[in-house]
Amino acid sequence: MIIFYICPAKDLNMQHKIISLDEHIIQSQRNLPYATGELSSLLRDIGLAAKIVSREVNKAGLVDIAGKAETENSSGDDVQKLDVLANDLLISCLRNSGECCGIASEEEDSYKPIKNSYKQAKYVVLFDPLDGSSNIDVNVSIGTIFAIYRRNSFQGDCTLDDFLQKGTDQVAAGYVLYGSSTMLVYTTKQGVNGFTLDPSIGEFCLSHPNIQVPKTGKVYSVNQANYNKYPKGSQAYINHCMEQGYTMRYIGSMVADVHRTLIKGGIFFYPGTTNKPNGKLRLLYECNPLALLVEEAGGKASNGQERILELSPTELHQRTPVFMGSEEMVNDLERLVKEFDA
Ligand code: P6P
Repeated sequence: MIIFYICPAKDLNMQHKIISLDEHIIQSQRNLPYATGELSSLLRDIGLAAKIVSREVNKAGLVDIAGKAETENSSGDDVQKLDVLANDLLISCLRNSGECCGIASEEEDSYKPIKNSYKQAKYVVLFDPLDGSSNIDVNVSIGTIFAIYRRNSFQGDCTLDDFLQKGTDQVAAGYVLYGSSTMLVYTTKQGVNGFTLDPSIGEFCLSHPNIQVPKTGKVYSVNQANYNKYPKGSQAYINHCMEQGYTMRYIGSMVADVHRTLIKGGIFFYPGTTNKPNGKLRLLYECNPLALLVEEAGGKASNGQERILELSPTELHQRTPVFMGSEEMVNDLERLVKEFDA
């Protein structure tokens, strides 16, 4: 859909075209001659789910959906009421889309096959429905992260192997950032584009075309409180950042920290620690989708030694150390990891 924004009378000659998310998805599909429209339909359904979650997140302070749900997820993390709501909304939208044959979520112990009575859907979707949700109660930005793969299995219900694919095999990935405004940023491996939700028309509108990560930056983003638990290489890199006079910015919501890194440059990292050698962040539905976006935008994403997207998953909820952002900064980090941690 192409929307013509009619300016106030004083700027009558200032009509300019707004490209909606749906229009952009359709235009991107036209660049793929073999495209059948199924992925486009799936992306539009995710965009719908994002609008609904955004509506619920933005009223969290007003109605009793903030706070803990008095349960724990598969990782033993406290589940927030909005986590459950966002998870259920995404599953419902994906179930109704008809283009998804299975989902895996941070909030679900195992994957869930989705049966379509009328067709053999070819995509599986992995997502973190509401990342950083512990920040909801203090009104700090939170996010939804999603990754889309083609199923490997040929017929019947999807299998675990459909989800345990390398990040390089993602066909699309993105996130929704519920911040001062709600943004959806996605890639189908044709670059990275950002859309801002205009609540007055209920549309995500192209606001950040062709996002490019600056090759270097002066912002590092890490939970420095864990410094003494980090490997020597990560400690050496933090010391390097301080010696260089870089700024430290850490929101504690991965989507918000990575979004800032995408736009302004810098490096976001969550290393392994003495008590959690694989770190805290999940490979399949946090690190892989965000790594694809960072690489598509010209940045770099690594576990300190290897490309995140090349890691071979063995478990649905497995964790990985992660360092992502400006290419030159990740290169500096990898040099110090090689020198101190090899
Ligand atoms: P820490 C939020 O809980 C999250 O999963 C990510 O969004 C964020 O980057 C990280 O954990 C923050 O973890 O240990 O620094 O509080």
